[in-house]
Amino acid sequence: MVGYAFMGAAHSQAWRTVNRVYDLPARARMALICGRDSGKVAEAADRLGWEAYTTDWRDLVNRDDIDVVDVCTPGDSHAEIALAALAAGKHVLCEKPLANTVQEAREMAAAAATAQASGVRSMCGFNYRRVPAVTMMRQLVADGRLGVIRHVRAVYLQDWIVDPQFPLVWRLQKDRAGSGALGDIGAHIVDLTQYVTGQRITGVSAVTETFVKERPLSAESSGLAASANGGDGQVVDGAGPATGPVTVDDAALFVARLDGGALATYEASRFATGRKNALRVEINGSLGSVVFDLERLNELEFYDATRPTAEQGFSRILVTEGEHPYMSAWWPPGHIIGYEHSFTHQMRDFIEAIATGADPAPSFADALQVQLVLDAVARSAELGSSWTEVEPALT
Ligand code: SOE
Repeated sequence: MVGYAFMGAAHSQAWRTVNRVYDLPARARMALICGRDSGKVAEAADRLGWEAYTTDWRDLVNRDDIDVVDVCTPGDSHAEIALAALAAGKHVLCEKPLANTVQEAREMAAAAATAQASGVRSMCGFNYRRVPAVTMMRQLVADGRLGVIRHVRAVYLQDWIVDPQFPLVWRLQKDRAGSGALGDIGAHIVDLTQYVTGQRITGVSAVTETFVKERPLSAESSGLAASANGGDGQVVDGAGPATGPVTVDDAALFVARLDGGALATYEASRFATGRKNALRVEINGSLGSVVFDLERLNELEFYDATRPTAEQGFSRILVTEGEHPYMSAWWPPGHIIGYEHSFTHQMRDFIEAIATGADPAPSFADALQVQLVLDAVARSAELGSSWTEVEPALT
């Protein structure tokens, strides 16, 4: 694994757990973790359960006994590491968004397709697909229980940068993160809604905004609770300029058309005061509706318009039965699971695909398509919200 901050820790937890919960055709061994600071990566290796550490990611790529490389770094290094790993015949799991630019994402998808021909697998880490209620939502749509999909309504809201004194961490710098709320959390709802509906976004009209344009510089920039945890991202004391420009969006809102005829709205914001990690998706079809809310991730709300009128209304499905996706390996019915389980399920699917020679999803090609949507949103916003078609993946 490369990276050990928030996503590195979440992935490590999943790699540690997956063999113990699921009976898989292959077992994961946590061989080597990489980070730039030797003291910090040594501490992370010990805390997260890795056998060894290195400060040079090329060590992972060059070692013969390493089969899988998991990329959990900021977006500016995804392409370089993933391309080298694929070229060396390593299976690659790469965090979302796949890359910082469409150009990089295209190169990664092309390399993944070439590698796939020789049995090398790759997958992008859109972990929310693996929340059992989300997987079940997709099954309801695929089974025709919602009929023809008319509306998709998706929001992903956070508030961790509402304070103008919150420092300029890497997630607020375009050259490191690619974009702001759009790529970090908007990418999740783009992927999730396309996955659930089986429809792809064809065109968008968007607005984006950077509400706080200058922020205090940070000592190092690695994540969310920068000022709270006193760690990476502390505000710099002493010499040098006190502030720097925020070069990404704080919020991105857009309307979209899907290729199956549905109309959709999306809202991604880091300025939704009080909303900490609020992802909600509602889908309305001719035969019913379904709602997923990450803050109640063990549940789905389902409205079945085919039931007798007197019995209609949204009902709550508790997605904790053994026959629900991923759930049989966990606890008895009614015993709920949480955020981290989505990553364990992600590792389960990836290991299974590698061991059985199947192609895992979302592929780099799927993630490229998400990148093309993000790009269309950014272009539309720049052009004063003008209608912008999503470029085809194949050019
Ligand atoms: C930060 O906004 C973040 O950690 C995202 O990068 C993750 O993908 C999301 O799961 C939670 O929020």
